[in-house]
Amino acid sequence: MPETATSPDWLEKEPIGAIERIELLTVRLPFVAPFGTSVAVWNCKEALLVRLADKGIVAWGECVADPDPYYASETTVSARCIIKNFLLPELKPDLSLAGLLGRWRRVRGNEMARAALENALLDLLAKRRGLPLHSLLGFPSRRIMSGISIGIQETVAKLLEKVEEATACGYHRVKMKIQHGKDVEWVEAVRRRFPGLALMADANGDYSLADAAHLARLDEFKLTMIEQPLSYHDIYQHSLLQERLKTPLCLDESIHSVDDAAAAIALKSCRVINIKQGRVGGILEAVKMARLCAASGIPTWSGGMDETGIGRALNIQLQTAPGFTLPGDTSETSRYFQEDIDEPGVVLASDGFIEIPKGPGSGVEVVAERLERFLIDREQVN
Ligand code: OSB
Ligand code: MG
Repeated sequence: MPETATSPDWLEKEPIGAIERIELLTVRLPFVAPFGTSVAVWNCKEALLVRLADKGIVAWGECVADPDPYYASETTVSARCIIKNFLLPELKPDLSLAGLLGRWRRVRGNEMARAALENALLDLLAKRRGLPLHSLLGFPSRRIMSGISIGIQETVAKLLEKVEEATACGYHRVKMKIQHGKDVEWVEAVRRRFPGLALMADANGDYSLADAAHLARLDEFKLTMIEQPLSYHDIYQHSLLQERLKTPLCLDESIHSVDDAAAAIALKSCRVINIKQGRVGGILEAVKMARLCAASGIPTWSGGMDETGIGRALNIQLQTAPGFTLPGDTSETSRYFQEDIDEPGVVLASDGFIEIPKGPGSGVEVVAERLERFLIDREQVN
């Protein structure tokens, strides 16, 4: 968000007010196909949701943590613990959202837990005004670009089939997951078959500096970027790798705050940053980060965490902010689920763009019957 002097009134001054009912829910939705990365294969999406109900308004946040600590150290269980014991107790009706975030400053890390609750509060504040979230944040509606993240496949042939499907749908760029043993030849095969495709690769930290010469072989395939080749919390070694590669590097896992982004930019560790609002502590921090990147000449895009429609809708609203100049990991609902918990689902227009939903808040509504079906746990926490 803008710095204090230019912060909008609702952020600094308006009391959040009482909230009748606060609940934590866990849902589990089967994926249409397993999603494989260098760190894990996920067969379903298990997500912790925050539900705020007040005077007929229902607002939602989604925590991007997985049940396991394979992508990030936070999990659905750790996030629940932090939300219940350290974040919610600070929520007092007379505090503004900025005031609450100030109190949360002493909670270290746990960005995914914070984001889940902060985003639910933003959804609530927007819905109370009858405004879409992007309008509350001060950004005009704009159609956003689409992108798809294709998981590790069994064979090169299967990968080519998936890329073919994605290009037929009209995605603006394709990201393919790579790992040791499924990298240079696999990228080469895709590039050969799709010479003009905007293509990138995501390694989820599978390599080390010792692989620099191997990774440099990717330079000839005109990748738009290589995402997180090195360790999930490294910034410095990426700067050494970037010096040795022509292909721009993009950081994902290593970036948890605006300060991390500033460090990565100063060290020239990457030329692109993947901003996942859920990984950086919420939409407000994500907006600040996009602003810093824009001011530093670093293009950014919105990553995804295979969220349900709630989280995806928040990512879509976020991409109206200045700085999101590249297509992100925002795909059609049908790429993830046979049936999602919300309406309307995400679909690509014939030119590959995605419309911002017109409704208040995140712009999507949870369908009660589907929620019931996918629900595995529900707890009132106020
Ligand atoms: O590294 O960007 C990643 C999904 C889960 C965990 C990590 C990542 C991803 C994706 C998929 O790449 C993004 C999406 O389609 O939501
Ligand atoms: Mg990634």
